[in-house]
Amino acid sequence: MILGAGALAQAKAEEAVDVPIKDLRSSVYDGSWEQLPDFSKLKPLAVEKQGKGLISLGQSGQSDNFGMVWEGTITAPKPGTFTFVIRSDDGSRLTVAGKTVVEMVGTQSEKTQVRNVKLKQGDHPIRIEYFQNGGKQVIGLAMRGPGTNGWLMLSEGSVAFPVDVSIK
Ligand SMILES: [Ca+2]
Repeated sequence: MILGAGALAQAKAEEAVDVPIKDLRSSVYDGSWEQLPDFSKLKPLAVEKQGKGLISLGQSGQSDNFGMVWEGTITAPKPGTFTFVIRSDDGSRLTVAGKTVVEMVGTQSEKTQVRNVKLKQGDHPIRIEYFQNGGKQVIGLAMRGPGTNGWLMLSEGSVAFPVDVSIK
């Protein structure tokens, strides 16, 4: 089939509408930890593609004593400094473009960290590690920077980011 110019433009436009985290894959781990485990030494219970490109604890199928790792690709629309905000209960580690951006290794109640990262324009790998011991379970992640048009949510659902992290 030969596409006309209009159809080609349409196909290109659809291609350009990316999900927040491309090629997102979630892995779920079973275990009771007081701090983030070395997930590379553990065997996941399940690995799934997450087509919506948003991380969510709903993808775990668990309530207590589990861990999750999400891996995918984010896009910096323009080069510059990007701000990442992560909120978790229990601990988490955020790695962007191969660098550890945030580490909250131990058990904790809901806590937020905000970090700036310089990124070149284009695609960068992102990895989020998380574990839940007991009690409440939360993961929230968002980014903003040149070309993101405000905060871009990378997690599903509403997260109670404190007002003071809404950096302008
Ligand atoms: Ca907890």
